[in-house]
Amino acid sequence: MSKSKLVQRVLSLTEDDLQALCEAADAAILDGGGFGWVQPQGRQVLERYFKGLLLVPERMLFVVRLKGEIVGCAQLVRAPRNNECQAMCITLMHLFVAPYARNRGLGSALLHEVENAARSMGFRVMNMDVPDTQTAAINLFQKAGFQHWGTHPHFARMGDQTVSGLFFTKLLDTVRSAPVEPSFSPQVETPDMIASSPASSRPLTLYPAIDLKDGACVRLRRGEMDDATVYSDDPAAQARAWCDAGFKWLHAVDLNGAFAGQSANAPAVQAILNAATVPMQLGGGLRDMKAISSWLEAGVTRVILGSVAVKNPALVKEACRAFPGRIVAGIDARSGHVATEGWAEVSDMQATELALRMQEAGVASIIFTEISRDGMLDGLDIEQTVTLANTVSVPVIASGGVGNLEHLAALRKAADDAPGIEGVIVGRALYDGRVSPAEALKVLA
Ligand code: AMZ
Repeated sequence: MSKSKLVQRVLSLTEDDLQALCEAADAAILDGGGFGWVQPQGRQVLERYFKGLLLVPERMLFVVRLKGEIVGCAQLVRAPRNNECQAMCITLMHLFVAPYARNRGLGSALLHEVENAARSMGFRVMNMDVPDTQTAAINLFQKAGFQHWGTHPHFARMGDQTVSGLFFTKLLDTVRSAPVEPSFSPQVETPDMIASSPASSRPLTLYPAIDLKDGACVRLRRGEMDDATVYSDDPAAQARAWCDAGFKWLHAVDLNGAFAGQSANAPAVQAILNAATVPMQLGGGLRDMKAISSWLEAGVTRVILGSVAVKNPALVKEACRAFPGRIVAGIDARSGHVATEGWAEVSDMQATELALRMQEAGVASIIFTEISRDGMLDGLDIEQTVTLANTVSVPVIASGGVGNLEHLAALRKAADDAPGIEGVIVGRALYDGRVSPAEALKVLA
């Protein structure tokens, strides 16, 4: 098994995997507690527990394997998005490696991958608490840059014992760290950095769009290929310009690819990857595991799946398992109905229904575009975006229609009631200079 498969997000468990997971969990409980239990609960209880948690979209189960067999796991838990602070924070729970598989760096690998998944989903803070008897775990979290906070432990009853726990937190930067290596260098954030991240106002991420047609950067109106404005024939220079302007992510779409059903601007995408100093998400023509994995392995941080979200949801599920936190669903709708194949086809599927299905498949985020507004500069469809963000618990990125700063301010305001809104894609308005990068970032901050 390759190193990249050492840690996986699981969406379902085979009988063998379930048995191995229960075995590992029992061993961890016997070794000093886990899941709030001090005594093994019996196999049935654990089986019910793991099967049940797979049914809850807010809980993501990650497993780590040794020679193919599950020997540990961790859960990422998204809080209900009732406020801005919750929308920014994710909780890590029940991370353990069975005693018989320790001292191989598997705990670090698990933590590292889970952290990258949280980062790719747009979360900025990861919280957890650890019983203070678990010195090895505390050591692991401190080495990974978690900070112990609060002056008092909290106490919990476990069986007939009282166990105290310590709170840990880590501020996640936006840059995905190096691919999974069981040992990695810790990155320690200072308390100042945490303090400078205001809990009451979560910045929305602005994703500058680089749409590629015949190797050049273009913008279309309502997705029509013959209504293209060419802005640059040097995608790498454009990527550098957006990075220099202070954007923290790039959003690239291979337009020819979306129509053709396979990547058609690979050299331009590669040039952007080489030039970019921030993470990038890429969509357009990614229709099988080979295309998805080769771009993710080439350095794309997240891939966007549009047509296959409608036509092959099993593939989305498989990709989410293999690349936790790195698969995004692109839901492009015309009057609520989802379009595919470069938006040339419109399906019967409603955007909200597809969003729920994609959440179940395990996507990290959803990008929602109202096609009739895309490239028209008349403002986002905020109503539909809010509805979608309040329907699912995964982050939602708004797209289509930004023409000025007021449009961004309106989204900022809407995000106060719909904290699931994580960011916005802007294209033409940036290229035309109607919106300046610095002002846009300020409005969204
Ligand atoms: O503008 C268009 N006609 C267009 C476009 N921007 N068609 C597809 N796309 C984008 C989607 C999504 O990011 O917004 O391509 C991606 C989906 O591609 P695919 O091949 O997965 O359907």
